Amino acid sequence: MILESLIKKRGPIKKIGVIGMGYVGIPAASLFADSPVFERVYGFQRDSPSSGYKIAMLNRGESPLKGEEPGLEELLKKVTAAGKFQCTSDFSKIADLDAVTLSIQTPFLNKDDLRPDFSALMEGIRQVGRHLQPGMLVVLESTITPGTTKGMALEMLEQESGLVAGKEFALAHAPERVMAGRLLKNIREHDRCVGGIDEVSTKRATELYVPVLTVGKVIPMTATAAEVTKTAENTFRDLQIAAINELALYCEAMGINVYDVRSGIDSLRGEGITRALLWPGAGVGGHCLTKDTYHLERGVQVLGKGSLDYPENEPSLYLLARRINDFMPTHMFRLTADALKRAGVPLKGAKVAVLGWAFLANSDDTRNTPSEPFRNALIREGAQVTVHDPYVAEYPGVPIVSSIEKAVKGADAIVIFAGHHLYRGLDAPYFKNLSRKKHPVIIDGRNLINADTFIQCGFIYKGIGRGDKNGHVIVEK
Ligand code: SAJ
Repeated sequence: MILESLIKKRGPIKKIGVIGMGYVGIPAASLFADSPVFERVYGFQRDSPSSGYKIAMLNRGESPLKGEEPGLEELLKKVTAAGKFQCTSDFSKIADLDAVTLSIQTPFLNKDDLRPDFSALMEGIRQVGRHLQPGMLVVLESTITPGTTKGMALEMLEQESGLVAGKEFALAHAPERVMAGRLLKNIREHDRCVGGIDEVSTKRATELYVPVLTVGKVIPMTATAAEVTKTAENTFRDLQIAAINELALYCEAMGINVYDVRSGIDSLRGEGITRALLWPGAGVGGHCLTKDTYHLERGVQVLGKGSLDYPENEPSLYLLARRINDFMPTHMFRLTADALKRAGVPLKGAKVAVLGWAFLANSDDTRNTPSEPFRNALIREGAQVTVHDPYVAEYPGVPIVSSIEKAVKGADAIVIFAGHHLYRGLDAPYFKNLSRKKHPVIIDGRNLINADTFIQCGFIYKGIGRGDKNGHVIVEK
């Protein structure tokens, strides 16, 4: 009863804080601020050397996210001009708020022993705990190991604040479901799983999200169910990608085109038949699919300790899927090495142009990009690698050229790694001229080019899943 009356006394949520000004926090804070239901939103950002610059940018109504984010810049300008949104590093302002959300990265320290790196999240939780007031709501939006909300987070908040969760403050998990390139759309239109540590917390957290949902609706559940829902939905996506990647490898080995097979399978419809076929490719990157499987695995290890019934000595299907998707950059390396061998070009000293450094098509997001292990493998063999990406200006330790001509000029091999629009339908004769090679190599990791036009131009072509072309006769020009 205590929490309910504290919340009643506090009244409707009016002032909100969002901790973590990144791909999740910035659009979330802008949408909260744009809602007439809420009066004021603070975006909290540590004034650190690496990311302190965001504070001034955001307060000028500018987005620090470089990729294409439809509507975000305009919305930021609107809510800062209206004085409804302010970014600050003064965490003491949390004490004046009704609700605080945390959108902080939760990478893994070590995948083998499934140890997550919660250091940044814990720092954020500590900041909230220090300024937490009775009747406030705390929501974790980051993807977390099942059991974290009712475990580590609850304990730390109680320790720092001296308040009791579920009695003196509300606590919930409402996992983000955003994708670079459509951040605002995803928050407005995807259903939102909202899992409180108790019903009062779920109800209070629902009050926070309903005003920003235009198409989506709130799906209430427990905190642990929300944690499993989020980690499992990414694990399943990773599994679906691994399934089609494995099929692509099989098709290469059998000399057939995986895309013919894919559209064949996809043609089976009706009677409730769904074929959630995704796309094979050069690898799986990003901050989500590359780690959420490990969060789920750790969750069942901790929460399911001693009660999981599973086939003896059989590996987790999900962890196997991770290994298959992590293998794809190695496969791209082997395709490149084989093709260069066909061209009579040794790997040592070979000039290789990598097209695409971002992990996702048409975005600047380079987190866990699959292009990196590929480039490292080539450099280990003594190849000279040039990287091009229209969206990524810089990356620590990797020079990125902005002109595709500069990257491809004199190249022995051109390797397409990201599905950027710019790389769709590359002009074969033009790139042949740029390479100035008799038989330049082209490796298509995202099925973006027409294999025949390149082969007819004298290229040595290889593509993921293209067993029908990978052994083609070399056309003498
Ligand atoms: N990929 C493929 N084949 C596909 C789809 C993707 O190889 O058919 C690759 C992409 O190239 C990329 C990686 O997988 O390297 C991840 O791509 P993604 O489209 O899954 O992008 P994410 O990781 O930003 O988004 C996922 C989404 N999760 C689900 O759809 C279940 C998104 O909804 C989540 O919000 C996001 O993770 C997250 O933040 O968790």
